[in-house]
Amino acid sequence: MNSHALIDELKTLLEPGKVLTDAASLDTYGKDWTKQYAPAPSAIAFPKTTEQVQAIVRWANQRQVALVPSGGRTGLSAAAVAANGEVVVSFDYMNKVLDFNATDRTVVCQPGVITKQLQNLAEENGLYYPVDFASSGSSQIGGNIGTNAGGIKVIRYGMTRNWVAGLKVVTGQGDLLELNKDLVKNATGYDLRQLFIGAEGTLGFIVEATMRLDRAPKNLTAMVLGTADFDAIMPVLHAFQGKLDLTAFEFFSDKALAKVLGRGDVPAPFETACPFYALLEFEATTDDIADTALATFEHCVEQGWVLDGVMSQSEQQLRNLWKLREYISETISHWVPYKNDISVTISKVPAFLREIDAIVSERYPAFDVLWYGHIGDGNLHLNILKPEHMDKDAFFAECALVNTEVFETVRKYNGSISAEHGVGMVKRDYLQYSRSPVEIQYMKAMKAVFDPNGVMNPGKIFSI
Ligand code: 2HG
Ligand code: ZN
Repeated sequence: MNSHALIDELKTLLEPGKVLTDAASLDTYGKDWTKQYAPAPSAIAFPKTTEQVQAIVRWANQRQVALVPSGGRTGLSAAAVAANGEVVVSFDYMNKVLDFNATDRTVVCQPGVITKQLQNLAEENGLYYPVDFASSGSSQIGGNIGTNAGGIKVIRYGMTRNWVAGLKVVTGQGDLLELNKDLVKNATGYDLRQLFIGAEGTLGFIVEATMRLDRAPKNLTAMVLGTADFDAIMPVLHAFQGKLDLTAFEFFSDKALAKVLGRGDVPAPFETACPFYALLEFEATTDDIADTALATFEHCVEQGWVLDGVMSQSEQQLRNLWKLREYISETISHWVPYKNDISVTISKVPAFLREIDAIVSERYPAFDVLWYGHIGDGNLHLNILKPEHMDKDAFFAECALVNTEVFETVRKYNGSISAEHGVGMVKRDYLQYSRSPVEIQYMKAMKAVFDPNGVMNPGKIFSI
């Protein structure tokens, strides 16, 4: 069957107008926020129901057509990139909130619900959806679950996995599975729900998710502290963790801060220039808590760890301090950064970061190297910026050479080559630095069970 006939057949499975093949749609829906791969899908399908998703998957099996799931396309690992003539399955029209249960504190979402929509719904009901990141205004719940998204509140609330009460998925065989039925307690054997979280659509597609909500935090207050050097950041974390329940502990380097301040729309936190900054957040529910935070700050100054600091006094100041951290990724995207999203256990962070920093400063003396990330949970974002006049391919090729050394160090520290962005295509060829050969064999065997014909997002996580 030729490709035109295949697309005509696909059109019969969906409502009229819900398969697009025009150049602009192929370009838009064929890519995510990564810039390494040219989008080249053959069509974009927009199912509106679970039955239509099942029909697409069964047709793909019958016709040996590769499918790529597509949410808000904000991913950073090319897990939702269609670069090889695949059919993209977009969940843009499966974007309804189906139910809210105040007693269970759960929301039933279709996969195309935007993260911010869920956060707003929670807030309107006096509750809180705590998984948060800069792309929450466009990322979709299905994509968050597919990559087990993390973000800025993991230190307190954990990753997306912690908030998934139940899932409905269409497997690679076209079967509909209802997983965990939103139960809090369920000891009936394998929890297949967990397998689909972080599977990047390689086992099946999520068609419904029940998300848990938490109580709303009270009087969130942020501090930005300038530290004397990198080594001071972890003692500062320990000092504050010993005294307060932190909802966030982030860090960024002076170079990362300079890029954000260069935009001209975010005020500097204070005048003292420092090599590194920590941003921490807590619920200042009583004056005592605010006093404890200030006393801990003074202790850190006395120890010589902290050079200057500021504490938010209003919602507006809280938002402005967060912008210093949250705007980094978007701001530096103009420099075509080479990204790393690595993690180790918290106790290993200082030694690990020193070792990685030594590698990159020796190997990239001419490049701008930016550090930032969720250091309170051991997740570091290492971004290397492309010099303005350097060719993009040459730049990425040079960065790839050093990757092996960086990932060897990740392996040495028992860390992860992807803390929260996923493997996708970007890190596919490095999976063995985080997972043993035997483990990868088991993972592939599971893929074969759920997706025997290899039609579900092939080439992501591993090259099958
Ligand atoms: C963040 O923490 C995001 O800002 C993006 O995970 C990280 O730009 C990056 O590398
Ligand atoms: Zn991050």
